[in-house]
This record gives sequence, structure tokens and C-alpha cells, in this order.
Amino acid sequence: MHSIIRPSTTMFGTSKDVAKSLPAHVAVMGCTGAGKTTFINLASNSDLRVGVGLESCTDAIQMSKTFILDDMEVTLVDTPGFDDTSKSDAEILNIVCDFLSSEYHHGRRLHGVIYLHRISDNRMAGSAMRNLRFFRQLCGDDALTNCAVVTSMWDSVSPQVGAEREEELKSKENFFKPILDSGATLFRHDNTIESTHQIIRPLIHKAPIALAIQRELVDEGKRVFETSAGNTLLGEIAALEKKHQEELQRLEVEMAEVMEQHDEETQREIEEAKQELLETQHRLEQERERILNATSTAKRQTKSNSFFHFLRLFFRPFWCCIRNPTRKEDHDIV
Ligand SMILES: Nc1nc2c(ncn2[C@@H]2O[C@H](COP(=O)(O)OP(=O)(O)O)[C@@H](O)[C@H]2O)c(=O)[nH]1
Ligand SMILES: [Mg+2]
Repeated sequence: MHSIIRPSTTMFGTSKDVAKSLPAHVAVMGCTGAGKTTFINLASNSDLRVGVGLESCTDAIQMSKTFILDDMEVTLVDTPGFDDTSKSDAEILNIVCDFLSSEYHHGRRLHGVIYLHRISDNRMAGSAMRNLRFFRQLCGDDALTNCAVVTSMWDSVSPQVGAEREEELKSKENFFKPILDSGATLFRHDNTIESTHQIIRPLIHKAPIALAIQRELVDEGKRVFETSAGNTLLGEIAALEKKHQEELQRLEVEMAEVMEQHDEETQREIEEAKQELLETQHRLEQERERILNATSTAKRQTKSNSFFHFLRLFFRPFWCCIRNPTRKEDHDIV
């Protein structure tokens, strides 16, 4: 389950009065190493652990300290990237779905989502494309007006190179263009506290939203694998399994040939390659099982609620008779 860190409240902005409205929650998404935790720590004066080297260190949902911005209480939600070094995409999807469905189930909507992308990346890597796709599927196009696409690490590129990359990201159909066209706003983050607040400020003044994944899991009662994000992940696993199956068949044919030639060294190499493929196949099967068996918290709560509801319905007449045999009308009240 997600950890909730809420040790104190930090004041920013003009007034030190107690915040007037409900706390605004803003989630931060993006690749591992995009600077999500650093952004959150800076904005909220929190001390969530920041990544060192290539290892990711946020493999659970973490909440920042609550801070005051423009007289509003704000909490930022740190999410693990879909390229975590210790958890598979299915595990990350389950963690994110669990958190988002539980929040929505309890009536807590997000004010916005921030998607971070390193401008220092000289190409849109596969992991960046995957994270962007998950971000879009989890939010859904209707929620993009409450989203900010933020480029980070401007200090690691020359202003000219950064501006050229930004232009490309803005204008290409498979990068940020469709997201911006649907209402998301593009920001540059210069690693200062002022810039974090400039990005968060417009989001907290909007009405809170329901993300597509929250509607799918809670309102429509879908299981994780039936959602748009879960379905795409299952499709990817199936495509990989097919590719590996074809590779295995090719190796079998090759093995038959080298056995005829009594080439023992090549036989050993093919056997090793087969073994590796079989292990990958096994991991893919586990990954598929994870998605197929995933049930979001909200769904579990709804199920257990309906189970207890059923028990109450069933036992209520007997219980009422024992307590007060004369008040028969009570039997119908649940
Ligand atoms: N140069 C530079 N490094 C940054 C910036 N923001 C974060 N980092 C570093 O990038 C690494 C990954 O940051 P982290 O916040 O853990 O990324 P996360 O995985 O998205 O949470 C850490 O070593 C940070 O110190 C930035 O704006 N400029
Ligand atoms: Mg992090």
C-alpha cells in the first residue's frame, strides 16, 4: 500500500492564515530520473528520497508535506515511473491503480497531474514513450486541461539545443502535440522553488477532476486488465510472447541442423539461447497473471462492503428477533 508522509505544513504565498478550502492534491508522473522527487521536495520543502545513479528509488506512492500556496493547502503525490529498476510495469500499474481508485472511492479527486520530461534527453527513448502513453491513458483526454507537461534539467543543455528540442516535442504528433492540443499546458522548470510554484499554481485553482482510470475502475467497475492502460499492457505482453515463440521455433530448426552436423559447441550456444528465452517467457507469463489478477482497492472495498451488506441483510431478522421480538417492522430496515 502507498505510504502517506504528512509530518507538517510549510507556508508559501502571501497569507499565513489557515487554508480556506479542501487540500489540493496534484500527482507527479514521468520517467524514472526525470526529476519528480526533486521537484516535489523543492515545491513542498519535503525530504523524500531522490535517485542516485541509475537505480530508481520511488517504487511506491509517496505524499509530500502539505504546504500552503495561495491560501490553499497543497499535497503533491510522487508516483513511480513505468521504467522502474526494481518493479515491472504491471506492478507499477497495479500500485498506481490501487492508489488512484482508493482516493476516488473516498471522494478525493486530484486537482491536476504534472508530467515531467528531461529536456536533456537527446532522443525520445522507449521508456519516455511508454511513460507518456501511460500518462495519457491514465488521465484520459478530458482531464488534460488539468495537466501540465513540464520539461526539466534545463541546466544540462544549452538554451538553443533546449529550445530546438522543446519545439520538436511541441509539434510532433507522437510526442506532446496531441496532449497540448487537448488542453495540457507546457512549462519549463528551471529547478527553482519559484518555478515549481508557477507550475502548480494554475492547477490548484481549477476544479478537481476524475481521471479516466478512476472512472473506469470505480464508476464502471472495471478490473485493471479491462482498462485502457491494462489492456494495452496485456497486448504488449502478447506481442512479445508471440515474438519469443517464433524465436524458439527458429532455434529448434537450427538445433536440428547442428545436431545432424554433430556441432556440439553450437548446440550448447543454442541451448543457452533457448533457456534465456524460456526464462523471459516465464517472466512474461507472471506479468500477465499480475494484471489479470489485479483488483483495485476500491473494487476490493466495494466487494467486501457488499459481502457485509449481504451478511447484515441475511442475519438482521434473526438478530432483531433476539433483541426485541415485538418490533417486527425493524426487520425491513437495513
Ligand atoms: N542537473 C539537474 N539534475 C537534476 C534536476 N532535477 C533533478 N536532478 C537530479 O536527477 C536525479 C534524479 O532525480 P529524481 O528527483 O530522483 O528523479 P525521479 O526518479 O523522477 O524522482 C537526481 O540525481 C537529481 O539530483 C535538474 O533540474 N537539473
Ligand atoms: Mg523519485
